[in-house]
Amino acid sequence: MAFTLPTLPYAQSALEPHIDAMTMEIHHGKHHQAYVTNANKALEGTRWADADPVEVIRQLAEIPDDKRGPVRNNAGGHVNHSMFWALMAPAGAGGGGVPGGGVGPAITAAFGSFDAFKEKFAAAGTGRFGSGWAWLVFNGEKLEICSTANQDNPLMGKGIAGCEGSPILGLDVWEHAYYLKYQNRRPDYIAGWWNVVNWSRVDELYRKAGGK
Ligand code: MN3
Repeated sequence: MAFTLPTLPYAQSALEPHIDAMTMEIHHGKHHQAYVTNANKALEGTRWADADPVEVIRQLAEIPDDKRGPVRNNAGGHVNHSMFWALMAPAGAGGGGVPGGGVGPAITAAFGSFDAFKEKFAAAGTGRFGSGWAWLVFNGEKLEICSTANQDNPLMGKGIAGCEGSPILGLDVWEHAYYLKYQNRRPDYIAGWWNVVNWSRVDELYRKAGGK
């Protein structure tokens, strides 16, 4: 089956005031939908047409040359956004607070403290010139922070994305993610976003990636 747009796990207005309903409506319904549509178009007639999108971006090097660019951008966009929606929850109702489970202590061990982690992660997001993502990845041994351009994902590998590992937290820093509410103030968007991070989901991804 071709890729489809996942339903948001909450109402479009559920992340307000940190992320406004209009941004969610356009970001999910228009931008993410366009990645889905264009990924399907690029993969039509190939052996990846019915594949798991995560497997598609892991195998990007095997995609024919004439399709690799559109697949990188659009299957990448589909995977990144599908992950992103589930990594958020309404503030105070699953979103925000401090990480617990296994990932909380792992963050403290890797970065010194939760605040030090947040500072370093925010710097990765604000420091990404143009469009891209900030990531927290588990490399099998420890947690690392990195950022990628455009719709690249660490699962594409270091040679393509510039960083690697299993992403367990990702932040969209494209202007389309924040411009309506925050205009050019990306640091304010990131500061607000911490209030809606779904740490249970981060912990779930950490454990799936082999973290303890
Ligand atoms: Mn986006």
